[in-house]
Parts: sequence; structure tokens; C-alpha cells
Amino acid sequence: MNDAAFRIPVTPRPIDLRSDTVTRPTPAMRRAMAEAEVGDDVYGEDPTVNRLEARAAAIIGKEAAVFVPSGTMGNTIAIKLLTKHGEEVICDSRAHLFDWELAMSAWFSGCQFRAANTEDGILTWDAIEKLLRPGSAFATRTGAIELENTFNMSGGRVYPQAVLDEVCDRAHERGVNVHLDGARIFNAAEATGQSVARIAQKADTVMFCLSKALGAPVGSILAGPQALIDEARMLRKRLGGAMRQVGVLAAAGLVALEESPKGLAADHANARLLAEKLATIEGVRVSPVETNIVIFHLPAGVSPRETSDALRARGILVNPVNNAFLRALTHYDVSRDQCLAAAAALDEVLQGVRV
Ligand code: TLP
Repeated sequence: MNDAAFRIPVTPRPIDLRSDTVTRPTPAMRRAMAEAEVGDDVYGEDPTVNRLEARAAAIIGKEAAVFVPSGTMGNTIAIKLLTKHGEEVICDSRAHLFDWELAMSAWFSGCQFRAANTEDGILTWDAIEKLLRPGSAFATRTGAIELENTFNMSGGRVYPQAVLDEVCDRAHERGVNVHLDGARIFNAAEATGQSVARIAQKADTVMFCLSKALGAPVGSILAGPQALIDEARMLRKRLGGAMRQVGVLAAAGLVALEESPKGLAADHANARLLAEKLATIEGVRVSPVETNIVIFHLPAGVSPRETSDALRARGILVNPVNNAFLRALTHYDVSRDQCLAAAAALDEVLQGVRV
């Protein structure tokens, strides 16, 4: 079959900036999926999954890796692995794991979260140290620290490597584990020029998503020491996340791992362009853009929900995060021109509001 067979016709879509999760698989992914060699992965017999896990472990620089259906499941398993029931986990108060995963980690691990407020999602050792608890007759012990890189809700901010390294080193001196939610770690690597392995080097476990900026249709990776990943397989099964001939998905993940990082520079340039244009609109305030996420505030009194609805009517999808701001993400299914069109549409909508 030639490439054209894998170019699935789709009805024209709006300019979708709601997330980088909305991408559709590339022709190369669809071809790999159709041709994937498969087996029963619960028996460890799916050769494509085995290849993906080995390749992912090598790229992220950990001993072993396991393919999980979602980032949420990867984070959930990591917290369970790194903590004992009843311990605390320190994270940022806007961390995905704390704010957007329906308290799943607390539910599954029996942990309580001690969340710190930061300006930009970057947790420093100074902030963490104040919240650490060694465990006593009166206060439960801190079992793990969770860091998110890039940090979603501050606009894809990248951890300075020295801050990340220091948190891991100091935490380990205190016998505390560190989990890195690296859903978009490849964006951090693109922004800093560091390898993903160097970024994740000192974290005990790292989760990254194939299905966000890398564009695979499904799946995330949880990586860490072999013994922990062996246990992670058991926890994945318990959560109902062990799949059978899942090489059809892993095949897309392999293409995403090898090919998609090459496109991230363009996504970041588009995000910067979008931010630049939005910032020229009267009353719009844009957070600093380091990767592919643009967070912007509207002029005082203008509703993010109503603005989102007005943009939708013009074929532009952008989600309000709350009553304060909206979030737009660039990815390989949006072009430079579509970013310009989105900014122009917002300008038009806000002019209507001002009249
Ligand atoms: N993030 C999604 C939404 O859930 C908000 C998005 O559109 O950005 N960690 C981080 C940092 C994430 O941004 C996400 C998803 C996850 C974990 C969870 O991944 P999934 O959706 O695969 O469970």
C-alpha cells in the first residue's frame, strides 16, 4: 500500500488550539499502526510494545519503561510506587496531578497532598524544604515530591535544570523520592537544547506523553529503575490499564518518539508568534511563552467563557481555563497562518465587546 492509503480524508476542522492532545495521527503513524507486529502484551509478547518500551527507556535514560494508556495513569502509578499509604506528596498547587486528575493519586495511593503556591509552577528547594515533614508521632512523613516540566498551567514553563537537579539531590539526601511529570518533557528539551535524559536524570521516575506534543493517538510512558517498573506493570493491571494486542498503538508511539521531536521548534515558534500578536490587542495580557502553551488574560470585565464561545462561532477553538484566563496550544495540526487567523479573530471579537 502506498502513502495515500493512510491519508484518511477528514471533514474540514476548526483551528483547534484547545490542546496538543487534539492532533490526528500522521500518515507515517497510520502506516506503522496498520503494519504493526502484535502479540498479547499481558504475556509480554507484543514485539512492538517491547520495542517501544526499550526505545523509550533508552531515550529517557532510565533502566526500564512501561507503556500506559494515559499520562494520568502514569502519574498515578508513580505516586503509588514512591510512597507508602498515609504519607504526603509535595507538589505545586496548580500541578496537573493535583488539580486535574480527579484526586486519583490520593485515591489510589492513600496519600495526602501538600501543595505550594508558586508564581510560575517552578518549585524550588527553598519552597519545598519548608513543607517537608520527616515524620513523627504528630505529623506524617513526606514520601515524594512531584515536579511538572514543562509546567502546563503557567504557560509551558521550563524548569531551570539547576533547580530540578537541586530538588532531586536535596530530596534524596532526606530519603524522599522525586517523580517528574514530563508530559511535555520533549518541549522542555527543545526549548533548552538539553536531552530529555539529562532533564530527567536525577528524578526517580518520569512520565511522558506520546499523545501530547508528540502527536501519537494514545499513550504515555512511565520510566525508572527496573524493579519499580516491574511493580508498575502489576499496578497498571490492577488499574485496568494492561492491554492485549496493543502494538497497534505502540507502533504510532514509536513513530512519535523518533519523528515528532523534529517538529517542536516550529510549534514553539508558532506559539511565540501567537503570543506576540495577542499581546498587541488592547487590554490582553499574555504570560511569557517558552514552549507551546500560550496563556492569556482578557481585558477587565470580559468573560473568558463568552469569548471562547464567540471564537468558536468563528471556527477557532480555545478553552477558558477558569474565570481569569484562556489557554491556547500549538501543535503539528495548526499552522503559522492559522495562529495569525486566531489572533485576528480574537481582535475582532474584542472590538465587538468594546463597541
Ligand atoms: N493535560 C491536558 C488536560 O488534562 C488539561 C491538556 O490538555 O493539557 N500531566 C500534564 C502536565 C498534562 O498536561 C496532562 C494532560 C496529563 C499529565 C495527563 O495526561 P492524560 O490526559 O493522558 O491523562
